[in-house]
Amino acid sequence: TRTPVNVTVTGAAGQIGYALLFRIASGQLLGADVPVNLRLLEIPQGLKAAEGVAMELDDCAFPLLRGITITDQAATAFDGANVALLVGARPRTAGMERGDLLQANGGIFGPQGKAINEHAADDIKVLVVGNPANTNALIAQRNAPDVPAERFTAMTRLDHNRAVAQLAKKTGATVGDIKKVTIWGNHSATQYPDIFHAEIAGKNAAELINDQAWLESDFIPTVAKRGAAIIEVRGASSAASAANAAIDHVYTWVNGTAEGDWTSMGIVSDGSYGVPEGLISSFPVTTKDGKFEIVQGLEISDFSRARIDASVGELVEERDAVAGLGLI
Ligand code: NAX
Repeated sequence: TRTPVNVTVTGAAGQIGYALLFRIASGQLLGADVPVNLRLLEIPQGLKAAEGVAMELDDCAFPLLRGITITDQAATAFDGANVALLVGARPRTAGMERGDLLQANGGIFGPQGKAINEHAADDIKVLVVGNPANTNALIAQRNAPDVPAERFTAMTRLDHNRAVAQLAKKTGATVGDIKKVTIWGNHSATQYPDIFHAEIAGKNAAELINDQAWLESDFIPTVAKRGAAIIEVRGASSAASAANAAIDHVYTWVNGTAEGDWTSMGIVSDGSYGVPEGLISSFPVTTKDGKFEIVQGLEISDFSRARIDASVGELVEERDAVAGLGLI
């Protein structure tokens, strides 16, 4: 029998946590044969609600769930952690400037990065979901100097999945027929969902659709602003789809991308495609045996270049801002 994998989830009492924990405990994060211990990190005000979630987890009698720890101490939550899903973050509230937002999140992701550095298992894999996800991941990564930088990732899989769904809608294809979509840059409205290398049932997506107006004024803004559209219609931000994307991200990282396909992940740049080294930016990646590689050699048109540069420029500004605040 396998030793349980320790999975830490921060913001466990929030709405993404509620949609996420049951799927982790049922085996969808790591595989149907992998037992898990859950470590739930919350702020003190969130502990009671986290206890309630833990009661419901008990009531599911998940065969793979071997233990639940609930704590407001990062050192306890990350002790021996193999996988960490950093979901809890400080949301932007009315009147808050970007500097305030970054400062508040630095106060969360700096200490969590340090706790991961000191207490996590050697094979720790980190996914940052809490916004601003890329820069929060950068803060955590820079505060964990003993952990290989590639273990810190930010979630753009929800954007990736949204792009796949929009392509399926537009063409009538099934989502399973759609491959090689890329999200470049920041998980924000500047992100660039790229269909120029995507395939629909083996045919190039951009050539098949052949509709530049749709691409520019429909597809790209629909994907990039989907989060706001969900809030408007649902009255609350994306939760189940975000949890689903977090499951997909880690499952793909651990278990590999399918032959002939790739995924999108926010990862530390090695300078590929002109993205400054060290930034956490979304790239097309393939994964195998728990490691990922950036897909190399893609031709980038002027249209794509301008959009990638704009989103990466925003990441540079965010990095400079957190550096200016002494957070990295
Ligand atoms: P909620 O406000 O429902 O839950 C957040 C939870 O985090 C709360 O229970 C809060 O007590 C807890 N928390 C706050 N600070 C904490 C800390 N220092 N340590 C531990 N827990 C802490 O938000 P929810 O809807 O669950 O969203 C969570 C985060 O995901 C937000 O930052 C949100 O912006 C972000 N998202 C990111 C997405 C992505 O694609 N990367 C998409 C969905 C979502 O918008």
